[in-house]
Amino acid sequence: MKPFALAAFAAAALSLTGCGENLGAGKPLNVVSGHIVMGATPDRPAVGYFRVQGGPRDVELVAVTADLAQRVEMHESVHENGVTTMKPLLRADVPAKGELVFKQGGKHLMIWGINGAAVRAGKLPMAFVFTNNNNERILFDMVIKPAEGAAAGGEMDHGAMNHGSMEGGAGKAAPDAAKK
Ligand SMILES: [Cu+2]
Repeated sequence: MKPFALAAFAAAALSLTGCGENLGAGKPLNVVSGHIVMGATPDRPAVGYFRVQGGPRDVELVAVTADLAQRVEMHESVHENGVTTMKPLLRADVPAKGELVFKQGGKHLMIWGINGAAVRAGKLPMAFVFTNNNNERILFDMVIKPAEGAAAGGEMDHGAMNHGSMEGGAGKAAPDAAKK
């Protein structure tokens, strides 16, 4: 009797985890977390980081937009010859059942001119546009955090290094140039 009972218990546990998270059908494509760190001064762009959970199929993230910001660009930090620069990123892969992470030191959003009301509210609604289903848009409220001078030297470095080089020469590939 005992081995049978154990087996039944194990089967029940398996089916529970299977149902609870709906793993059988696969997780849907979704934006699961994200936040924005304001620039150290108002004229500096804010930086955005987020995590996208891949769905059943490979897709690409092709844009992130915000009605309450003047401009949003996807960038990637690139280390070449000991120098870190930023390059505009036109699309980013979201592998099936994998994830896409925008994080400090890697892919990131640069956000200019966030509406003051959004800053006061502490969140910026953003739309993430993917290549599936005729450009599925997933809406996500990004939490806005103040610039952290002491705790996050990286953020300040980021703000200082980046857009000198971008605005200087690499601007031709900026995805939002046509929308201005
Ligand atoms: Cu950047």
